[in-house]
Amino acid sequence: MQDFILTDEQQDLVAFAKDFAEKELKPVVAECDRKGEFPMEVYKKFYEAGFSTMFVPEKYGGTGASSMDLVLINEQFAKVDAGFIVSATTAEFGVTPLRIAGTEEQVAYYMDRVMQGQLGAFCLTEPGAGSDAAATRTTAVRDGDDYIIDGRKCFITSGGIADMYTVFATLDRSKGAKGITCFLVEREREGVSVGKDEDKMGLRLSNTADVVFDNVRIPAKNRIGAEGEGFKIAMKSLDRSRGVNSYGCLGIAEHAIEEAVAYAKQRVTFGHPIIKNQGLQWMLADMQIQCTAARSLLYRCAEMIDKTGKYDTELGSITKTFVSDMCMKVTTDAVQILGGYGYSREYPVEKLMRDAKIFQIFEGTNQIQRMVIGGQMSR
Ligand code: COS
Repeated sequence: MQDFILTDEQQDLVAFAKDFAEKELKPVVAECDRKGEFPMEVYKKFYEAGFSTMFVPEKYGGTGASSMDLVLINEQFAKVDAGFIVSATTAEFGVTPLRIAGTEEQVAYYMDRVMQGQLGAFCLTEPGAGSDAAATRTTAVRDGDDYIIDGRKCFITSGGIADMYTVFATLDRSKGAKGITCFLVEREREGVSVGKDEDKMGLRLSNTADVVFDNVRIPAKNRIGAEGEGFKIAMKSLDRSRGVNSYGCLGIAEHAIEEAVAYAKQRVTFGHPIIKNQGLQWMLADMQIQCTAARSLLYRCAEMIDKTGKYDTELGSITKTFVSDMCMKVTTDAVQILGGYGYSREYPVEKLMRDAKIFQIFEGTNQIQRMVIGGQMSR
């Protein structure tokens, strides 16, 4: 089904990404899923092929790809493995605070490091500050021309493999959200270390780790935006990422539908392929309806960012919630269609169901998204 008009250039990008993902990523997926490992060798080729620097504007040496182009490319990778692409693109997520509040010099510095193949990571979550992001305990203390950062971040995507962290820390806990400030902290700074790697249920190719800041001294020029502005920078960053980062769910769901259709065509019961059963066709039709609607919402989010340069709070949360709920439902139904084989690790759909779950949790749980949407509606 062709349901979106892509330019010739976009069709070429999709074909390029699909071909690369099939050739380079697919062969390592099963083993890395078993081990819970980010395939660094594939990432190196991904960088050499120019994928990791596509988001970098041309003036810094990148391709300057649009949000729409990036969604199309990432969707193709997510069809092969969502965990890999979620981790491989965290430099783009990590730069969002800089895009919102960084100086030209800070952005150029970050982009230069990305052009050398380095990864970034967005460090907001802490053991006691997940949904309640304003409860941040990581501290920042001003000391002359420096700040000293102290604390522990957890569940950080690419935390163990990133070279630069955008870190949210509080200058004054009594001020709540208004005490939080954003900083750029390089991995090589003394006192930065990586804590435990999460052994996750799904998205196992993505690296997820604790990042520890033990009295890390950074120059004041690494502060992103003004003191106390950090919480709003974090929320605005999430407004953007919640929408466009849903490409992971789209790729997973498309893969699950393909597997379910292929299986239903060849599995014979009571003398005919099970796809001939109306009950099963209706399940497949519902999966396709939901996935197609989700795709339209996600592409709309990306187009809106490209056309206006703005990130919409409500649209971001609506997209994140709808696309991830769709993905969970579609992958669960795919397991159902494959029956016992769906539950077996010999077939790919159980992995897709495991991979889907986290999208209802990270970047703000879907319960938090409903709070955000309701909050916007009641303003
Ligand atoms: N854009 C700009 N400003 C925003 C904003 C947004 N999207 N959302 C909130 N703010 C502002 C508010 O306007 C308020 O500013 P003022 O005090 O000047 O009026 C300030 O930020 C505090 O907002 P609020 O009182 O709504 O904050 P809460 O502590 O109640 O938290 C939620 C709001 C729950 C929405 C927030 O904590 C959240 O998103 N939590 C989930 C975190 C998350 O997604 N974590 C995943 C990490 S990345 S994998």
